[in-house]
Amino acid sequence: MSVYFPKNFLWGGATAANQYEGAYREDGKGLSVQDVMPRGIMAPPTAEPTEDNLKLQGIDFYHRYREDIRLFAEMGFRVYRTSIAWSRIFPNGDEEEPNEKGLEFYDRVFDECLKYGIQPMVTISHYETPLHLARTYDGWVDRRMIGFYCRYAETIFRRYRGKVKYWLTFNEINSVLEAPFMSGGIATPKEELTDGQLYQAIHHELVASAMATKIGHEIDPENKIGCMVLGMPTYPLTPNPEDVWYNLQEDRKNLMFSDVHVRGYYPGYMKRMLREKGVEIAMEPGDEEMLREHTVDYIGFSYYSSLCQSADPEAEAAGGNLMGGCKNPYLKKTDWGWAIDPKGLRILLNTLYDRYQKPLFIVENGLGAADLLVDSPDGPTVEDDYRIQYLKEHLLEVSQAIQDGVELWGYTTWGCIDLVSASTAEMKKRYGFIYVDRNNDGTGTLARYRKKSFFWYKNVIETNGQCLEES
Ligand code: BGP
Repeated sequence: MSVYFPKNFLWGGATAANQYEGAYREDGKGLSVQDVMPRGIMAPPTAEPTEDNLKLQGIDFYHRYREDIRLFAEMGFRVYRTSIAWSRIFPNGDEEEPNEKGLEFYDRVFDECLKYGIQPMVTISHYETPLHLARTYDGWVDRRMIGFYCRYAETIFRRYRGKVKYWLTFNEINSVLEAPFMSGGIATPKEELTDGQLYQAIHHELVASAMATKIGHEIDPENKIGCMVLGMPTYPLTPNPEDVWYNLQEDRKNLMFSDVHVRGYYPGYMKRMLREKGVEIAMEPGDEEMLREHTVDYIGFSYYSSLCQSADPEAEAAGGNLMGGCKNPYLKKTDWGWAIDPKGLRILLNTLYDRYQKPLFIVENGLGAADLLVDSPDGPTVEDDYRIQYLKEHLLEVSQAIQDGVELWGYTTWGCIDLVSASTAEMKKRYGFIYVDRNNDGTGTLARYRKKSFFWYKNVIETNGQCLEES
């Protein structure tokens, strides 16, 4: 397969504050929804933070960021995606004034990246809504969230002007459909949440995203502000037109988020769906103009897996973290049950580019696996050939998509350093090029070790992907 990546392609890695910073109460940080989710998305939140919650300490990036960023630089990262923990900046979320100590921390992190020529990319809200906003306002169900979020966004746009150019407004904004508490800070249990509340919350997020885009562009016209969606191409299980139509409808449940962000209005199919659900969105004057006039500069998305859809309710379920769907008989699965589909990434890239003709950015992709630390003459390491294989197969498809004409700005692998998983809240599911000595029971020294994939990715970046052709 011929390999091509543009000269300025942004190679890097991605993380999120709540999954690796730790220091959950340090320097004035407030609690976030993650601090009461010790079991991930499957279990209800606890009343208070509990000791078994691995995220409270994470991998202690808060104190080890220098060492970690040095390792990213050693791999040659050109971009580094992380998120700002909203509750470090506004501990409760509804204060008037930000917490200076929290702001200083990210100054240090971004300065450290820039020292090595690494561009920071920031997710403004990555599954870490301040807990107070969830418990007092029911998160995004309440329109006042728009004001709280925009105050926070404006604060960080101003503070990091000139340091951060790439921004994402909400991580996997479509995941609120499946995980309202983690994604939307919505405290009402999912089973009790009405469609009216859910779609009203989505409307608030969409308006807030457009408003943040406006604010970010006003503060610095150089800012590149994108949406971020959970990318999950769906295939009809059979050529039965019933399945094909069903598949289109299911796909649209996700596509509507990027449609609004890119095109600036609710598509007709979305209005019909809302009508049929009996939902009338409460819009305020100016909402539609805001959506229309402040569309995104690029589309960021995560990609792990694809799904099949069938109109037959008996079809075998797919597994995976958030989305439903049914099993694809042609694909193998990871140890955590996620179907592995490199071609799906090429399909998704082409589909999104055909639909929008907007630049794309793959901001998450990777293999979660249980790694085994072994001794080597150079010290402890992991022989993670399976991860190299996974990433290589995906990158080859990415390169094909670029040659298909897709405008792609960059690629950041998920969890470039091992961190706590979002769906299952465990350490054992590792994605990193860097192994972190921490276990599911909380034991471990937190020491960092380079895996075999560390050297492989370094070579990929150094050769701008050309080594993929030879290997
Ligand atoms: C995405 C999230 C990330 C990340 C990733 C891997 O949905 O944006 O936060 O964790 O999935 O999922 P997991 O950690 O559950 O393996």
